[in-house]
Amino acid sequence: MTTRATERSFRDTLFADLETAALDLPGARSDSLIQPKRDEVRPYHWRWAEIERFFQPSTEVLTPGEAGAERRILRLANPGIPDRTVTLTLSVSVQYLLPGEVAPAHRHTPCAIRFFVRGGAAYTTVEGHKCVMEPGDLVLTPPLMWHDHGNEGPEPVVWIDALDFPLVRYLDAVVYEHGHVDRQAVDALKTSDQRYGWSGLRPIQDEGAGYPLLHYHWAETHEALRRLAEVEATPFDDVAMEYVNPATGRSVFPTMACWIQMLRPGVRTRAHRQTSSAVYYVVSGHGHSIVGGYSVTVQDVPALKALGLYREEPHPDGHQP
Ligand code: GTQ
Repeated sequence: MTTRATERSFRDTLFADLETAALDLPGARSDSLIQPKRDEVRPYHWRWAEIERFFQPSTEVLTPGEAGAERRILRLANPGIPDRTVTLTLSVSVQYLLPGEVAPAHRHTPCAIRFFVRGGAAYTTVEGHKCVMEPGDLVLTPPLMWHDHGNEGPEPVVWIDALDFPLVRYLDAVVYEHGHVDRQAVDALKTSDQRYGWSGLRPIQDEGAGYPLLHYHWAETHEALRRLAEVEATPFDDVAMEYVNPATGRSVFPTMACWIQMLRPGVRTRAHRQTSSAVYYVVSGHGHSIVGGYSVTVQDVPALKALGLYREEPHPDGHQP
């Protein structure tokens, strides 16, 4: 008894002393040496109707550009993540702007994509390039590029935002700067459309550099997918294409990839799993999962591949029960 009590108090004293010295001796506790993460990202389905009913009430409590509220966004908050993001690497929100409203200029190291859902005459200006967004368009906001948004039409506008900020925050690399103006000056000639227009051609000076293409239009995206569907499909994802940086041929960002995907009517894809996370937005169509529809995804695949952490495997039975 005496020995055990002495032992216990020796241990207690040792661990108290270690704590004071800001040291740990994990092998002496029952914890494993490499601990699993504490957050538990859950698979979760946010229904559009549930999101949509909060648009109007959100206008009652905040106005972008007033009282430090720079954006009016409804953020998908995964029930397993105390920091209220959709995964541990990605943040996805729905941004809502009333006619005449402006989301003032700012810039940050986390990068963002916008996938435009509905409304007319909304824009995102990225470093002076004004991108007028139509439903289905994808617009990039690369790291540290100034960006502001506005609604110049008569209807409210809605789009999806996806950012890599949970990952950037984890790496302790967040830099955030407010602009001096609400709206940036627009350089009418310097548009992404003017330089690219998605022809498959790249200005020769853009080789391997920067983020030259900022705006991917739905008309071309839809047409590319439709044409591919006539000739090819894949067993796990059916007809899917990745948005790429034409100067590098790589994913739109080093941390985030975007895909546009079509599941043809009646198709049942095979099951697989990856070490990466993804968020799907259903653009159109309906079904058990999605049958005969389009969806867009954002994924952290490029970050995992760059770090050598990407793994993928098929479900052993082909389909889930
Ligand atoms: O529109 O710039 O969903 O800065 C989160 C942070 C959107 C934006 C978000 C942002 C923005």
